[in-house]
Amino acid sequence: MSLVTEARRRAATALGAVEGEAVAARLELRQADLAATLEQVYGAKVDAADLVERLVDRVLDAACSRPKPLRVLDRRREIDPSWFQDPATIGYVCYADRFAGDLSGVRRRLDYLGELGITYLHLMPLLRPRDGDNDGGYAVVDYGSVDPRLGTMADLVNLAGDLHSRGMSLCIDLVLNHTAAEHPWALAAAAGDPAYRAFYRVFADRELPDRFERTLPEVFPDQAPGSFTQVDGVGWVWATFNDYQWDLDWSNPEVFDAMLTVVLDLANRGVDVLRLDAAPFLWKREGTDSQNQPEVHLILQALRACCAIAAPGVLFKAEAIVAPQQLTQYLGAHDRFRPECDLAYHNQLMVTLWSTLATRDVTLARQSLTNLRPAPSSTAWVTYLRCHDDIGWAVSDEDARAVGLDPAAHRRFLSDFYSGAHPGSFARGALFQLNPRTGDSRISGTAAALCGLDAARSAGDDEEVAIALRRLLMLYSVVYSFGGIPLLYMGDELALPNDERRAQSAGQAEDNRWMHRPRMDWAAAQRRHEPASVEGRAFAGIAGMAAARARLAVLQSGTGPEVLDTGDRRVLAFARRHPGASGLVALANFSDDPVLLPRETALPGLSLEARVVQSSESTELTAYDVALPSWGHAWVTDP
Ligand code: OTU
Repeated sequence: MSLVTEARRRAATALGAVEGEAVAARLELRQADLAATLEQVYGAKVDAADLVERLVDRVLDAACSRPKPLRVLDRRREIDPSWFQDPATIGYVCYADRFAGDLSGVRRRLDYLGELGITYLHLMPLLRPRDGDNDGGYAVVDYGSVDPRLGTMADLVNLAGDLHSRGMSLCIDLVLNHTAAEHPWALAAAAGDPAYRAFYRVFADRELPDRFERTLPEVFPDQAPGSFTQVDGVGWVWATFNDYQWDLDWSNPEVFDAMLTVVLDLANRGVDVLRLDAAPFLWKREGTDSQNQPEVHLILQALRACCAIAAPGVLFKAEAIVAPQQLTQYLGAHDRFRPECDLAYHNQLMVTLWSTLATRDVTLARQSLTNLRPAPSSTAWVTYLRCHDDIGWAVSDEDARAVGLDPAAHRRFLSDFYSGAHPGSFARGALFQLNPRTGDSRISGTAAALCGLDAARSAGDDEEVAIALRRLLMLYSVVYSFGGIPLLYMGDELALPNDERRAQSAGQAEDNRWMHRPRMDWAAAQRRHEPASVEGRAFAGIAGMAAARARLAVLQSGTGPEVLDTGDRRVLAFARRHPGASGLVALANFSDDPVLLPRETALPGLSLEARVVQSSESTELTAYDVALPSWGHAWVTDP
């Protein structure tokens, strides 16, 4: 019996003829891709046809046991596959404990998210981590259970249900690249079980590690130098990140199978989006930086195919904070399009926004945003300004040189500027992982602190406070209008300052990323109702953008923005077009001066009827010009 016939029979028995046929059709559509990718990755080690059969069996189990409410959602989403591209989709990113204590606390705070127009909730790592330091949850010991401090798997299922009943979706982290050193697989490997030893990359001596390290960059040169860790009685274990995070060996098909099981299980619990942590690192190759290898993409495509058969409403989001030339491939943009991840972080936009805020010159931003390969039409970027990680200066050397900048000097300038060391800098961040060997470093700090708010508040300078808030909202105005799903990082809606009280638990003192992972300040949140307060101004600004965005069909994802040249180096401008909607032009002033731009150059393609639909205060559109205050922004659209 063919796989498809068998699938039809099994699914029809479990789910009825109509759904049985749907499962069979999905398998039929994906089968060739699945077989081809698995053959390329694992064909040399195992019989790929056997592997396909085994994995499809697992996929069918998941399809047949998928809870009915989730199958109803699947049906909707298959009818409207662009559901996540809707302009009303806006994300919020937070730690469940820092935001609301635990998962039940989050369920009680959904109205707050409603005020911000949030429809997509990304909760930071919540699966059971190791005890002690756990890299913010990125060292998991059990993918099948929730961190007991946050609740239970039942709480997660209930939260997903609550979100779905409000038309919202849930995103959680899935750490694919490594497990905690205390995960049962790792413990079995350490105890000498050969099957589990083969789940990791273990070396008897330094020979191969030394050879690999010649070309491997260090991710945490400061807190976890090198990419291998020596374990007594075991040998040298590949650990790209911290010593207690052991990289899985994805060249072993058993690892693929085990992680597929995890993916399918989380999908059936009601998770809508899986953020695939550290995706670029899955495949290692001597003589390279062991990131973005072709096999990484094949593995993601194979996982995608399997998940789409069992749970077609579930999305993958690539966490690939990589160079621009490597980025769009995670959305399936190869020589030919291949379904891979549906979403990917637009780290180029994030980095160029901060770079431009420091230089007050949009030339580099225009260069790198224009050069980036556009997202395939069935996918979307997630656009963001801040996340829980540091900001690494992923400006490509080519882009920097093309606009006359020395790449290394520019990156050094950015770290100096945002750590506050540069004379006249308004930012109050901190250097993260300074690498004395290369001089590279990254930056920690909340968005508000990096925009100058912390400095302005401690100086008691109201004028500077207003300017810092304009910077923050101007940056968010780009994130909310560029195209893709905008992510609001918890606390930015209240312009929360750096957390000076971090360092209370293991690992947090040494890792200054915790300065921008504050606990939600609910007293500050209460002040969102006071229009003159800092929180009130920030909140109204962000909520206003959300409301405007939801009404603008032109902000549907799936087409890229066109970056414009207004002839003024201080203003970032881009046009968005959509066949079924009026065009929109977004303008953002990255300078200390007010600017006045003639309509013809600032608003190409818009008519005289065009109107400002969202802007900073004192933005003005006349019959001839657009006037933006310093650090101001405007969205202009035809009626
Ligand atoms: C991710 O980041 C997480 O976002 C971090 O919080 C974790 O510490 C880390 O993985 C390990 O799980 O290099 O500096 O291209 O940029 O995976 C952070 C992807 C990181 C990497 C990313 C990684």
